[in-house]
Amino acid sequence: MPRMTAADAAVAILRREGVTHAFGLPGAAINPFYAAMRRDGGITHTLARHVEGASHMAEGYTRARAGNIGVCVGTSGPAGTDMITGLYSASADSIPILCITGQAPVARLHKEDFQAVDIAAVAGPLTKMAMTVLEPAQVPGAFQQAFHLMRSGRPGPVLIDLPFDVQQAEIDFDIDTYEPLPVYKPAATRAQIAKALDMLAAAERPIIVAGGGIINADAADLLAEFAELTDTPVVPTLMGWGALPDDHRLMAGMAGLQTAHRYGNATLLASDFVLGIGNRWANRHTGGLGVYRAGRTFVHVDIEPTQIGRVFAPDYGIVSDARAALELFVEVARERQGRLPDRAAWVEQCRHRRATMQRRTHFDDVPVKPQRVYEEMNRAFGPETRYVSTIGLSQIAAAQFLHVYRPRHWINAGQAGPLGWTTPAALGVCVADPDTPVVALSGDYDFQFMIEELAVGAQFNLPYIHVLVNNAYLGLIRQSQRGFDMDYCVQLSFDNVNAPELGGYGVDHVKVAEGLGCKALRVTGPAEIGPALEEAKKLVAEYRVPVVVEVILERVTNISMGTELDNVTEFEDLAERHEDAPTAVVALLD
Ligand SMILES: Cc1ncc(C[n+]2csc(CCOP(=O)(O)OP(=O)(O)O)c2C)c(N)n1
Ligand SMILES: [Mg+2]
Repeated sequence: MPRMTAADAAVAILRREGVTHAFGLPGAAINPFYAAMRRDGGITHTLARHVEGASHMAEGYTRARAGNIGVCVGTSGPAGTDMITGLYSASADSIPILCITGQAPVARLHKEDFQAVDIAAVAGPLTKMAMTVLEPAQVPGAFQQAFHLMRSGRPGPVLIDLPFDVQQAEIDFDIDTYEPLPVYKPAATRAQIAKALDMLAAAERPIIVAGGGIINADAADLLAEFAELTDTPVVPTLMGWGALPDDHRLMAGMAGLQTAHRYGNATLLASDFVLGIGNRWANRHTGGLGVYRAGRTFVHVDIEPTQIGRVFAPDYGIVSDARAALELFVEVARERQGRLPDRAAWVEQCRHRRATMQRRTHFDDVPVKPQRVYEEMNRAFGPETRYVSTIGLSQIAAAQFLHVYRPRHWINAGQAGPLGWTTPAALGVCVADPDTPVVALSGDYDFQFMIEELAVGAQFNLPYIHVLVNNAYLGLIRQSQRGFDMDYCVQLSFDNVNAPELGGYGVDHVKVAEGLGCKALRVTGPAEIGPALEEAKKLVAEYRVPVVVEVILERVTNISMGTELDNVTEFEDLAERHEDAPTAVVALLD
C-alpha cells in the first residue's frame, strides 16, 4: 500500500474530486498542507490579502461555473474565524465551498495553545459538516464525505480542520482506487409533476417563480423550455436572475421590496397561481405574506425537504432537485401539448405591464444620479457580461436597471450580503472563467471593506472592470434611517487633506487602486460615463489588471423600495416616454 502523509492524501483526493485551484494564505499550522500542494504541483493557488477575501474568492469561483467547488485555505486561529463570513454567505445561498484550516497539534488542543480555536464548533451552524480531524487515518474519509455532502441535496459549504501533527502523520492510502461517493439528489415522481401541472392548468393567471436552485442545478435551459411549452410567464428571484434571459418573451420581471421591477410586482399581484422552483420565499422577495399569498395557489418544488412549509404552507410541495423536476415538467407538458390552456391573453397582459411600468433612468444631473450609471452600463456591456455585486443602494438599483441574459451572469451574495464581498468574489469569478468579461459593481463602502484584494488582481493578472458608485455615504442605511428621522454615523465624507479636489468625497479611490497596482478612472458628469467604460475595456485588455471606474454620484438619491409588494415608494418621476428609459429591454409604450 502506498504510504504518504495525510496532507498528501488530502491533496490527492482534492485532485481526484476535480479541484484545480485554491485561494488562501499559509501560516505555520497549515504549512504541511501547503508542502503537500507544492509536491503535487497540480493545484494553482491565488494568494489572498485577507483570509475573508479567500473565502469569497472561493464563492465566486463556485458560482461562476456549474460543477465548480471553490477551495479556501488558511492557518489556525484567526484564519478560520476570518473565513466564517464566507461560510455563512455560501451556506445562505446554497453554494458549496470547501474551507481547509490548519490547527494546533492534537495533544495541545485543550491547552489554549497559540491560535488554537475550536473552529469546527464555530463553523458548525454554517456548514454541512465542520470537522477537526483527530486521527490521520480519518483524513481520506473526511475529504470523501466533504465532497459527497457539498454536492448532495441542498448544496452548501464544508470545513475541514487539520491539526499540524495529523497533516504530517504517515498513512496507507491508494488514490488509484479512490472513488468519489455517489451524489444524492431527490427527484420528483411523474405523479407529483402531473398533479402540479393539473393545478397550473386549472389556474387562469399562472406564473413560475424561478429561484437560484435552478441555476445551481444547471437547469436554465429546461426552465425556458417548460415556460415556453406551457406559455407561463417567469418571475425570477434575485438568485434566479439570468435563468431566463431578460429579453425572453416570458420574462415578467423580478418581484420584491427592493431588487424588483414595478411590472414584476404588478404581475405577481395579478397572478392566481405560483409555481416556485428552487426558491425559498425570501422575505425581501415576498414582503408581507398576507399580500403575497392573497388569492393565490402555491406549489413549491425544492431539493431540501425541510424547506417545504418553512416560510408558509404551500398548497402542494414536491421534494426534488430542480433539474430532475424540470425534466419531468417538460416531458409531461409535451405529452399534454394541444390540451394545455391558451395563455395568450395573460402573457400579453404581463408584456403590456413590462412595456408601460418603467422607472426613469435618463437624468442629466451633475452630480450624477445613480440611475444614469446603469443606463450607461447597459449600453457599454453586452449580454456576455457577468455582473458581480453584493449589497447597498448600488446593488438594489443594479437589479432594477441592469440586464442579465445568462445563468451565472448575475453573481450576488443574496441572503447574507456581506459588505466587501464584491472585489474578492469578482476575482474568484475571473479565475473560474478568464474568457468572459466580468463587471463588478460596488458602493464606496463595499469597495473600501476589502479594497486590499485589488492587489491580488494586479499580482495574478485577473482583469475585470469595477464600477464604483461613490455617494460618500452608507447609502442604503442612510435611506433606511429616514424612518428614524436621522442621518447618524452613515457619512463617509470628509475633507481629504491629500486630495482637496475631491470636494469632501473622502477617500481617493483612484489613488488607492493605483497604489495597489490597478488602473483607475474617475468621472463626474453623465456624458463621461460611457467613454470611461469604453476606456476601461481597453485598459483591461492592455494591462490585464482590475480597472476601477469611479462615478461621483449625487450624495442623496433614494432608490425605490417598500414594505409590501403593493406598497413600494417611488422617489423619482417614472418613465413616461421611451427617452426616459432608453435602454429598457422592452421599449416603453408612450
Ligand atoms: C458586514 C456588513 N456590515 C453592515 C452591513 C449593512 N449595510 C448594508 S448596505 C450598507 C451601506 C453600503 O454602503 P455603500 O457600499 O457605499 O453602498 P450604497 O448603499 O451607498 O450604494 C451597510 C452598512 C452589511 N451588509 N454588511
Ligand atoms: Mg455609498
